[in-house]
Amino acid sequence: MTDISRRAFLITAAAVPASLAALPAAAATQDVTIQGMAFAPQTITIAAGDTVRWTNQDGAPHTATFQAAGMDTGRLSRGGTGELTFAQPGTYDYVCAIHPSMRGRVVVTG
Ligand SMILES: [Cu+2]
Repeated sequence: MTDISRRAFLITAAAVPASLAALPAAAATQDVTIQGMAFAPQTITIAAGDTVRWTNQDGAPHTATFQAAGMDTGRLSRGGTGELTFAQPGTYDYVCAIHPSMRGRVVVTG
């Protein structure tokens, strides 16, 4: 790249208004509480790149286990937390591996 073309490129890039720049949204962390042998909310909707944090309020241990996606918080004892980040849009169903009747869903929008 010659000096002249490099200068032209820099000027062009600088002329793009900041408001039009495609800045990625800041990733967020959203909470799911495990209480009374249930996930609350049972379905949580997040944006791609966001993190879900599960907190177990029960005396019994629980997990959030995504068998299809191969993701797992591991065993959470009372007061324990586990976080998983979802990069790809989709619908992700999960269970507690210890109590498989406990079911939840994470919906990841694009
Ligand atoms: Cu459980």
